[in-house]
Amino acid sequence: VRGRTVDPAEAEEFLRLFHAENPAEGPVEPRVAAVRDEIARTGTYVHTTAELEFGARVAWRSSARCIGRLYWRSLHLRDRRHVTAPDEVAAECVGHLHEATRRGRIRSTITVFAPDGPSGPGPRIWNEQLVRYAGYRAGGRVLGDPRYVGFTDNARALGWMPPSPMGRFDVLPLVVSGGGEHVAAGPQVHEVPADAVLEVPLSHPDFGWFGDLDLRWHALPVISNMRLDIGGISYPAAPFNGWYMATEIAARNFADADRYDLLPDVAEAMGLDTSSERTLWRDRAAVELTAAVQHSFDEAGVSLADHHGESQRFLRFVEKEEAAGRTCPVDWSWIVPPISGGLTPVFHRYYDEPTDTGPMFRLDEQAK
Ligand code: HEM
Ligand code: NRG
Repeated sequence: VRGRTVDPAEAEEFLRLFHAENPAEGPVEPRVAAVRDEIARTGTYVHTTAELEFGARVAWRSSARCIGRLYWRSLHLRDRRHVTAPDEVAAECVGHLHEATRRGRIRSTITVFAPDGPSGPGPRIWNEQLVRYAGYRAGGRVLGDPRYVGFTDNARALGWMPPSPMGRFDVLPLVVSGGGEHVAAGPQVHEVPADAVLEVPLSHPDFGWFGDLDLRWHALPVISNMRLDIGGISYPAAPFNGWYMATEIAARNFADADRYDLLPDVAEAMGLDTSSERTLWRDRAAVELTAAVQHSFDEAGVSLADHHGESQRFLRFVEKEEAAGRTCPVDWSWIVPPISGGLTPVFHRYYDEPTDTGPMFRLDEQAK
């Protein structure tokens, strides 16, 4: 457990970055002295709201695997550092869903809960994202999302009751451990109310039969299992969202053989020859699935990126970072989209290696 004290050098490095990039905040020296004193007295220090907002934005700016970073300055902060009780964490997560979704006009948002401190850990959210679909083992097959079979079992062991009948798109409950005085109580399960989860039913612009596949996906991707580290302070619960890129849903969640594995169904409905990989039936089905996701989100008025537009914006981001004199860490294998990689400009170049310093989102070992 991180019942540790803050390293003053890490705090100082962050404060110097904050003041260098935000001259209107005044000279850094008085703040450095005050924070050194606070750490010496208490083992930790408290970020100002402006420091926390900047730290979260820089953590996004530094996320080597994220193609959506051009608008990193627009991240909206919900400062909930006073919240440690599991039922309040769950309620604030539901509040995050409402505030960020805005009926489809999605706003990039982060909710920051209490940090780890010398007196104990902050709260934790065990879900990988706030909205995920259950997976149920049924005979040799899985109903729903196979990736969440284990999480679904754990939630049931903690008392969660799946809907009856069980379906392919049942929203999982939140599983939350409290922080501070609530640590000992263990994880709690909280249902996510249906009105907090905007979903898009899928149809295809040309294939009338597509709607009969009865597919849907949730509008908001809210990663909730990455800790936010800023200037020596570690926030274990800091769920954040932007919006989806269509390929994440169509070419991975629906296409991967260990996820919904829908390419054979789509290809068959398209009347493609699936007798050999060489007919490229998989490729053609993946493109049409992506077209369906884009069409459906557009019809529903829900924010969604496409891999061509987002790739262009990403290269603008890389150029701006270089112009600002900063290195721009990029993980090529995550940035290149899962279909048509070479048709996007992000494919055709080299980038700076990912680094391990500065404000950052990171996965805990046990959460991987
Ligand atoms: C990863 C797009 C906003 C932080 C990704 C990925 C995509 C993406 C396509 C790769 C995901 C995968 O392959 O599974 C976008 C778009 C956004 C956006 C279109 C629209 C605004 C944000 C925001 C944050 C963020 C607001 C944080 C404040 C990250 C991080 C990862 C990531 C940390 C890596 C996740 C991991 O390691 O599993 N993003 N993103 N993104 N994004 Fe973004
Ligand atoms: N591929 C995952 C989501 C990962 C993050 N993607 C974003 N993040 N767009 C999936 O659920 O398919 N974001 O913060 O917008």
